[in-house]
Amino acid sequence: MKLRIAIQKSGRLHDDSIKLLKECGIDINNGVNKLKTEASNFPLEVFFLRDDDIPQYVEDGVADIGIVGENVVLEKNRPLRTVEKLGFGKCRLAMAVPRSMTYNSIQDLDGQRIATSYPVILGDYLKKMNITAEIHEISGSVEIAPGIGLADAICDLVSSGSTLFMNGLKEVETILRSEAILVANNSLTPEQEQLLGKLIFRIQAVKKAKN
Ligand code: PRT
Ligand code: ZN
Repeated sequence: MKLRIAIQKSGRLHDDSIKLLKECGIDINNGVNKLKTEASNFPLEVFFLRDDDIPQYVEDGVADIGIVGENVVLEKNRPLRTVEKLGFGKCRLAMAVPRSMTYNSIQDLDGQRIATSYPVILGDYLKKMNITAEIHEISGSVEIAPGIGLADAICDLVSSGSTLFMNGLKEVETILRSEAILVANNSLTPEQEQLLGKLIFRIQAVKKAKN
């Protein structure tokens, strides 16, 4: 019996996910271009996937647990359990407009076009704020949309803010604060729950040691 964990294959969460497992005393040999690997000293199998696919794989039970940004989990809207916040991959999903635009409140975006890779979260937010806007879903380089006349505003992930700055944009609203989280399938076997409990115990010890 093994616990199967899905982590990002490459990208912003990959290194910190591997590091966390190592700090938990779990030895995995992380071969490049591998689809999966096994820990040598813990009953854990590691799958390397695109972050966008992780919620679905965990929901379907192809993996039992996964490490992914809260932003992705909320956008995919899957019935998963959040078992632990992991303290890395911190960012915010924010609304940004051209620096030259006079912005007073979210009302200023009523009837405007907003480009984003997060149409679900943005749609919910606009509904909550009673704003009708046209959502343009684009999968990458959202920050260039206003400059090329595709949108009046964007809703995108921000960490340092330098990408917005370089594209002549200013941040005007925070929609969501996010970090990497450990998610789990809702119907694990008792043995899997026990292994997950062990892993969570180690993660909490690692987090405590850092505080
Ligand atoms: O290939 P795969 O699909 O797995 O990866 P990806 O390209 O979709 O995701 P990746 O690796 O870019 O990000 C993975 C996760 O890291 C995200 O889902 C977030 O949870 C988290 N994260 C943390 C970030 C950022 N910070 C971040 N700054 N994800 C993206 N960005 C991008 C942002 O979209 C913008 O383009 O970085 C740019 C802004 O950065 P600053 O520092 O200039 O503000
Ligand atoms: Zn992705």
